[in-house]
Formats: sequence, C-alpha cells, structure tokens
Amino acid sequence: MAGSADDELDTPYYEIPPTYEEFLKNHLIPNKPCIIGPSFTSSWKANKEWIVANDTNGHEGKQHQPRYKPNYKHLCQQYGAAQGQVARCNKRHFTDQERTEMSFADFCAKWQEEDGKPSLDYLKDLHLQKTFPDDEFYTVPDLFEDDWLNEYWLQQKGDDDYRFAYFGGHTTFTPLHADVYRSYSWSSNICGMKKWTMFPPGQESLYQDKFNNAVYDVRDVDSTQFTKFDQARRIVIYQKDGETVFVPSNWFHQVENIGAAISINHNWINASNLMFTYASLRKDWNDCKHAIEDLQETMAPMEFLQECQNLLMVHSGWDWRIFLNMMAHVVANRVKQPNVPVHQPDLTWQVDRVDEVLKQWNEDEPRLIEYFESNDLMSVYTQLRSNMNSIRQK
Ligand SMILES: O=C(O)CCC(=O)C(=O)O
Ligand SMILES: [Fe+2]
Repeated sequence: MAGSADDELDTPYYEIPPTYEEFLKNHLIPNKPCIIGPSFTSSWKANKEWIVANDTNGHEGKQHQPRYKPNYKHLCQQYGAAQGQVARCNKRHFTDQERTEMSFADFCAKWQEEDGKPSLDYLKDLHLQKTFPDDEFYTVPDLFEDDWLNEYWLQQKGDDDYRFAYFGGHTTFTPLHADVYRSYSWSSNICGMKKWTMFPPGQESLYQDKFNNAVYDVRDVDSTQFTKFDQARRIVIYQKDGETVFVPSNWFHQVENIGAAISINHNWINASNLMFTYASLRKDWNDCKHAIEDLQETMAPMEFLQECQNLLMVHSGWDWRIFLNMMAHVVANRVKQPNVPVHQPDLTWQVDRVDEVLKQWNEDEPRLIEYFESNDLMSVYTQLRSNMNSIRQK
C-alpha cells in the first residue's frame, strides 16, 4: 500500500549523498526525513580541528559510543569570546528550559571538567558563524543551499540569522518541539551522538492537549494529561559522529545527546515548505486576534489589524511584513540572479508555490491589500507580482 504508516517510518540512510534531484523529490517536497553519512561533511574544518578520538577503553561493545569527543582546548582558545545561552536541562521554563547568558569560555571550562559524564548544561542556538564571519569552520552543503530564510536575513545587514552551533554534555537534551516558523532544519553532528525522536505531522492531538500544550519530554509523559500519547507513530534515529539529519517541516522532535556532543545546524525555508511557514504564521495570527478580540469593537478595522500585527511580532518574533519582504526579496534576487543557489527547483515551479501562498493569504485575510496599502507594503507586493510575471515569461 502506497504511503502506509510503515513506509513513512522507514528513514533512508545515504552513505553517498543523494543528488539534489533525488533530495528534492524524495525529501523536500514530500517532507520526509533522511540521514546522510559522514562523507557529506568530512571536508569541514570543524570535523578536523574541533574533535579528538574518544577513549573507548572500557566501553567496548557498548552500543552507543561516540567515536569522537570535543577538542576542548582548541575550541576554548578559538571561540572563548562568543556569548550564548546555556540551557539548564533539569529546569523547565514553560515549553522550554531555563537559560542563562554565558561566555563560551565559561561554558567550556565546565564542559571539559565533565568530559562526557552526565551533565545539565547545554549551550544552544549559538550564532557562531555570525560571531566569527571569517572563520570557515563549515560550508553549507549544496543540498541545503536554497535557503530563503538566511538569504533574506543575511542581506538585512546581519540583523539575525538561523545558523547555529550546539555544544552539550552527555544526557543534555532539547524538549519536544516543532521548529520556528515550521521551517526545515538540517543538523550535522561533529562529535557525540544524538537520539532523535520524531513524529510525522497529522497526529498532533496525541501529543498536544486541548490548550495546545505539547508533551515536554517524551521519556516522562503524564498519561492523565496525554491519554493517547502511546499511540503516536514515531521514528527513532541514533545520529552518529559526522552524520547529518534532515528534519522536515512541522515534524515534532526531541533530541537527546549521548556523550559530549557538538552539532551545526540551520533552519531554512524555501518554495517547498513556504506554505507550512504561512500556515504557522496564520495560526499565530489567529491566536493573537483571539487574545485581543474584546478590543475589536472599539477600533477601526485597520487599527485592529495593526494591533494584532504588533502582538504577532512580540509573540512570534515575525510578522506579515517580514514574511512578504522575504518572498519579495528572494524572488527579486532570482530575477537579478546574483549568487543564486546552484541547486534549486525550476523557477516557474517556485513562483507557482509563492502564488499559492498569496492566494491563500488573500482568501484568509480579505483586507490584505488594504493592509499592505496602509503599511507602505504595496510597492513591495507589486514588485513581487511583477517579478513573478517576468520569471513566468522567460
Ligand atoms: O540538537 C538539538 O539539541 C536540537 C536540534 C533541533 O531541534 C533541530 O535541529 O531542529
Ligand atoms: Fe528543532
């Protein structure tokens, strides 16, 4: 039976990386995960200089034994000055973990002391490439180059980016979540292992309660709150040193580190998952609207829309303005063709995806054009439409 539950839970492993066409057809478009073997990233400096062989004495035969561990001294010397947020893995803070700001040097000292023993400290979402722009410790693999999110933000004078490094001790973890704006992510392990538990979309009601609170830790689920959690279909992946995992859009996942672990990852959006991002913003938007619906009667329609928009920015860190600008910016780049990704889908196909999103947006928000007009966005929108037409006519 095509597309049966069992097929879905079978994750392909590519010892030799797939071609872009295979990756697009079998993973990006159908939104399915895969694992790619170490040859994919073996040329990275991070895979040479950041790690040393792990002492396996006494661990022979152990099933999940990382082959490498961090080169603490080198990392601390190179990146000690970076500042990041360290999650305390035993302290829950709403849907995430409590975090404290720390220098990499301070984090590294403790990390080295623990050296592979159980730990609570996890340095996450570190913008390492942004902090050290001239340090080419990795390059984005060509399969992941078509990345509208980072393309847009990096041209906004480096305001923000979605390029991260993760450094954690043994047993540190990331609670169950779906990624920001329902983007894709790719995660390459430099050392240590990661146990991923991933849930294909469409079964959220099994791990979210009626208030939309999700399960926090799949190892410790309150069965009176989440009565059907055991029925949720899931994939468990043990990602070894050097391997890369592609995490599709909208898949909830939890990650547990085995041994001292380092990974590099990006969140990314492109034409293939644009509708997921739109849907996630739309959902956040509806939540914001709902939260202040009492005010609706006291305001002019455009004023209310603006107020929801302000709340969306606070709540999601994004808003409709950014979403429109991202699409407009990337489509304009494709017309001008500066540094376009080597691998990307057919341009007309991409424009069709943008068109679908714009149609859906118009349907969901009847005052959309009025909103663009009153927010100086009409010229952005018109330019986007005109660039889409010129791509179609080529
Ligand atoms: O490695 C981790 O702890 C979390 C990574 C993650 O959630 C992701 O790449 O989407
Ligand atoms: Fe994630």
